[in-house]
Amino acid sequence: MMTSSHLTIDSENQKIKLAILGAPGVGKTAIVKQFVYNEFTEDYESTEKKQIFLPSVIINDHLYELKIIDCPYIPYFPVNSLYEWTDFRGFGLRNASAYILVYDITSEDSFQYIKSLREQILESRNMHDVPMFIVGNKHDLAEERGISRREVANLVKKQWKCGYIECSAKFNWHVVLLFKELMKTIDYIDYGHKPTAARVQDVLRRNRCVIL
Ligand SMILES: Nc1nc2c(ncn2[C@@H]2O[C@H](COP(=O)(O)OP(=O)(O)OP(=O)(O)O)[C@@H](O)[C@H]2O)c(=O)[nH]1
Ligand SMILES: [Mg+2]
Repeated sequence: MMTSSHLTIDSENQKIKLAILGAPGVGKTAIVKQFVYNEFTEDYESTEKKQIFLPSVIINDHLYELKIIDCPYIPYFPVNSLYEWTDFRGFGLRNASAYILVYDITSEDSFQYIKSLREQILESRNMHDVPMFIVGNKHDLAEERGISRREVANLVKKQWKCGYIECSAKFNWHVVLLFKELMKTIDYIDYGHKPTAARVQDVLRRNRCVIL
């Protein structure tokens, strides 16, 4: 997978809206900035307004234009459009194509936060074909871990049926992997059960096929 701004592989580029959510200070902005710009700062500057990042990624020869929404802290997920309009911070989150819920592995509270956020998301929209990834950030501080990795991974993978990845935005460890895994899931949803243009071409060449 690589990032690019000018490559076109498939004629219909897919636009994917990714919402990244989590308690304050868990490293949401750090993860996105590391992914998009390869930058990291130790200084903590809380995100006050929603930030949009627009990288493009290629996975399995498919080009995706991402719109990553780095959201300021929201006390609750906007469960309907009224909430969405009354608290603008959460605007546009209900129709995201995928969710990344980040917690800080040294803070149990930050895990409790994404636990309730997840429930609110499930209550407020149809999540069919909408992947949700759980991310434990600050892996470099694993000695200060707040809850056991096995416990979290079990809950997340077996019960929630979500992807689980630990990363360190500080050391750019597993940050690309996180987006790669997520995009693989999205790509599978988009193309896994449907033939791609290339595969269709292939079939047409091999079998003298009549297009009606
Ligand atoms: N040690 C360590 N520190 C990190 C890591 N990721 C982020 N930080 C630090 O944690 C602090 C918060 O990071 P942010 O990316 O601003 O957190 P955020 O989730 O965007 O916070 P809000 O915008 O307030 O919701 C900053 O001081 C970062 O330098 C990491 O992987 N390891
Ligand atoms: Mg932020």
